[in-house]
Amino acid sequence: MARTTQNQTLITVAPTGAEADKSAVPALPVTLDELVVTAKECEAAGAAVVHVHIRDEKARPTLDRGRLGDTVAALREGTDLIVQLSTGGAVTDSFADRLAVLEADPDACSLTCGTVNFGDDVFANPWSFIKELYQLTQERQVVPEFELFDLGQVATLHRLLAESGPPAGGHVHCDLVMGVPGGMPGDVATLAAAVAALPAGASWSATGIGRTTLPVMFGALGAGGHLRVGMEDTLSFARGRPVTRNAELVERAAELATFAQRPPMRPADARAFLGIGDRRG
Ligand code: KMH
Ligand code: ZN
Repeated sequence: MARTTQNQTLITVAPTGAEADKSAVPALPVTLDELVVTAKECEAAGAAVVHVHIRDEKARPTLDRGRLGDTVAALREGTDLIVQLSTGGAVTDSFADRLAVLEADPDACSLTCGTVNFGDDVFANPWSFIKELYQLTQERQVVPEFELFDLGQVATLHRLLAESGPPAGGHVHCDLVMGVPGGMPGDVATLAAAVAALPAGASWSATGIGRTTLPVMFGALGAGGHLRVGMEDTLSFARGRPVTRNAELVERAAELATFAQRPPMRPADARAFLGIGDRRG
């Protein structure tokens, strides 16, 4: 790990996701303007990475290639954040559309290492798709973040690295997504088990869905990990108190990280930490 970043916390914001409904959650950023405003606020609050899902004109999740390209361009223009596009999309998205996300030329992308029950749905990531997506990230030099929803997916990550070699940028960074109904629970014992199983030298962040947000955040900070927060993962700031802005989740994460003597990492340092070049011309 670079000396300058070893006592810092990488904060990723996941502001939108594919699941929440704008009509039920008016604060959710769904238009390009709303997303850029949110991204700027979150950068000012301490985020270094934005994990992006986009919506169509009716606020439904989409992987429309033109919209994805416009989104990457607008976020690059308006912020210094690392732009990480979701290749997970919504549970209804095809594998072909999920692979085509990389055509938008993001800095980074998510790459989930296995199929997982996802509430009443199934988030499908068969081995053949994982491998094809990973090889595409290597060809296009898009830095993957390995999304791990359970411990079996950690084993798949080891297999992927053994068979296909290191990722673009050379550094393995993982995100433990905890507390999804169907995935690993969002508690400290599970967090410790998952971290112990990661490949040597990998860095990691963690996010806890819903009410597991705070236990996972405190556990991750205590274990030397990084943080992901945002309305993709939680819509409640506290019991009975909805999130009003993504930035308040980033502010809380940044305060806790600072309190833990590991203040937020700035985007330029995060690029060096994650091995991500600057694609702005
Ligand atoms: N929306 C979930 C089905 C990712 O972004 O890569 C998948 C997801 C993971 O959110
Ligand atoms: Zn996502």
